[in-house]
Amino acid sequence: MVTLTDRHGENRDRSGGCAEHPGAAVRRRALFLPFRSRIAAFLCAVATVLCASAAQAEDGHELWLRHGRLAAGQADAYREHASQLIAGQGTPTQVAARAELLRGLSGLLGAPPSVSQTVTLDGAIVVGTVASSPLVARLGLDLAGLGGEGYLIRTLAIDGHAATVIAAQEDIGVLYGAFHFLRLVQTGQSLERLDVRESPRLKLRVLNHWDNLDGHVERGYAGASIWDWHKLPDYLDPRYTEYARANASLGINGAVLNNVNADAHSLTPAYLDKTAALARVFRPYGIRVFLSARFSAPIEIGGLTTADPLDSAVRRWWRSKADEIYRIIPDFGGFLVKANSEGQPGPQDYGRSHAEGANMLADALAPHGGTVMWRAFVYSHEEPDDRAKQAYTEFVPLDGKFRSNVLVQVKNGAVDFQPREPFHPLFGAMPKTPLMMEFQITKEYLGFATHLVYLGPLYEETLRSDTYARGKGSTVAKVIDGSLDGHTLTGIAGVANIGADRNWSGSHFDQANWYAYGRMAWNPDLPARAIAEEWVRMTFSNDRRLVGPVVEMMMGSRQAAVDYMTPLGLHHLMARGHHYGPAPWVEGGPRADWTSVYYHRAGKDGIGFDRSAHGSNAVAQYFPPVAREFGDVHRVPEDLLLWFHHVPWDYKTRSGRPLWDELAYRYERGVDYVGTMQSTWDGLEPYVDAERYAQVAAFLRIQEREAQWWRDASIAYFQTFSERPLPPGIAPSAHSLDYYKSLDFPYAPGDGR
Ligand code: GCV
Repeated sequence: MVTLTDRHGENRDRSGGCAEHPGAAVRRRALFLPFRSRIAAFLCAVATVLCASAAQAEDGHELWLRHGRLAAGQADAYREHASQLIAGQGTPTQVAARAELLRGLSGLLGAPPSVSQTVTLDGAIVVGTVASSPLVARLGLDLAGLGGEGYLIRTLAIDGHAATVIAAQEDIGVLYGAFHFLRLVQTGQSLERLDVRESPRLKLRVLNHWDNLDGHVERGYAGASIWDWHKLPDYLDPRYTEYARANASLGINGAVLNNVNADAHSLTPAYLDKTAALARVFRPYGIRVFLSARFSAPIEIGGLTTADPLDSAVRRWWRSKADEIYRIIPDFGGFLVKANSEGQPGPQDYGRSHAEGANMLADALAPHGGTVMWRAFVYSHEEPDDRAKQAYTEFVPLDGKFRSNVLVQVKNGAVDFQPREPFHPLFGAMPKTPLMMEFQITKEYLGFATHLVYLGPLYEETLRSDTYARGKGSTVAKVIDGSLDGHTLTGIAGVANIGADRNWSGSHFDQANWYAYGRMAWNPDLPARAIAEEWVRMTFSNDRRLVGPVVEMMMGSRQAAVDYMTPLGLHHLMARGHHYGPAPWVEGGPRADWTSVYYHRAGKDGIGFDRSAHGSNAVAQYFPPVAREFGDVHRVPEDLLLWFHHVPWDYKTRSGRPLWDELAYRYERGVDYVGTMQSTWDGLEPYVDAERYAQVAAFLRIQEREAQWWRDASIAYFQTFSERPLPPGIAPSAHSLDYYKSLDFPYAPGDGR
């Protein structure tokens, strides 16, 4: 058992003498205990989780909350600012904040600060809200404008001693501030003259888990679901608390627990009890639970014959379901809905609109303060038009028709989480409706868990895209943070890459994508590079011999994946179903827009999907300055060339090379980049622990092989259309096209079921 030394110099058991394991017994007992005892039980649970994680090997389980011991000189310097901790323990969230500071500082500095009620030493840390801490109250801090989740961290003098205060209006702000303070230490920042004021720019910052009730995670590459529905609600895996800590450290404040391809059973009383148990674990960390709601649930579990949103029995059913949920989960967040998309039921089954469907659920949730997140990822069964146009076509006419507690959740691009897509034309096009962003953190189309692809630049590229909706500067970030059109209900969702693997995300570097999502959800203007650096420092070390090269490697990794998979605006060329590996030859089957040939349109005359005014005219869905740029083959960013234009194989690209040569060159460049990442990583062996070093090295070898496969298969295929030789210096594919076509991977992970 790890021990702490308290201010009296006594060694004490970190768990405060509670039973070995928090588990079911503590939880069950906690339900019947008075408030103070419940807090004690919660403290036991937190402490036990912290003890357990402190003892782990370098298997990545601790994520960025690693808090490894700093070098002696550095630790001494920080100790001057962390000698004493004055923090309340009146609520579970306060307990969590205090526990995090003790654990983090103890790990980083080699010993925890002493715990006190008053400031008696230089270097004290005073933590709390005005309501909970008389000490904070008498400092007269200006906390107005921080909002419920904001915080300030300031250096000041208290009772003649130099101190740092971490203060907020609400407990959750204090917890976020505590994590921020630890991040400063972990990343080697100065603690002199601190004057930090932070508030989240977006209200709902949620993870969408595509986790099925049977434990399979759709598009998950990190093992099974972390939710053990079978053992819930009686057994609370300590992982649930670790999950909550990790998310709270980023400011993520919501979790949709089940797949958007939803199972109505998640709304039955038995499953709601399980959800309520998770909600209790997450609550101290500011995380509200949401559920994906199956639109046809009134039929499947309610015994009704219809799910028509205008039917009074259906409406009553949802109202009473909402009442039932809020009785056991008073802070339930609301519903996420995928309707009339990819076979899911929805209001259109009854001739009703998306707005009518969303509003019915919104009306059921409204009395309780819940929100509906209604997805705009829809495309018609009839395939009448370019799939990239369909969400816009269906949703723009509904602008202004949604209730005030509905957010329309829009994927970053109009097709489907491709390695590169232009921003979705809906952003900026529905000014009367709050739109929330949906990013994919799990790498369905970006090499699953084994490819090192840092998604920060993808998120940044989208958020900074200018929609021109209200003239220059109308960025996607301003659409979703509500500032462009004056919305106060705002949000962002990330499709989680979390599973039961020890390292949570299936690979060490995929943790960076969870991290980057969370940091940008808090502040969409944070630069991807700065986030990468922060993550590397927290996850690996502050050694500059490691930090610089790893950040460089990460920053170019997304472009590399685009290059070796889908260069120049190509898209959706992955194998059918599981999406593992190249298959630009996919054609036929149930729908044209589930094939690769639909998207690349390669022929003897050239390649690319003509979405200009001569083609599907998808460009017209963008505001005029953007439409003009994307619609003009000479002005479109070359990275999107084949997304918007069909061009001949000898089309002269900006490099001066003909298109075919440029395509081949980009495939090659992508593969070369992976080789460069391998050399970089090889040189970092002295600065990384053996366990993580070895896994990353092995995964880079897989990535190198698969990048080559992508390049070779794609070149072999497209050459049958271009009928041109490869440019000088570009080697031919290793195998014949038939060989690549013959490869079959029936059990590739993550496929939907
Ligand atoms: C949850 C893509 C994925 C599906 C996913 C769907 C969606 O089509 O391949 O697995 O389903 O997007 O976002 O709803």
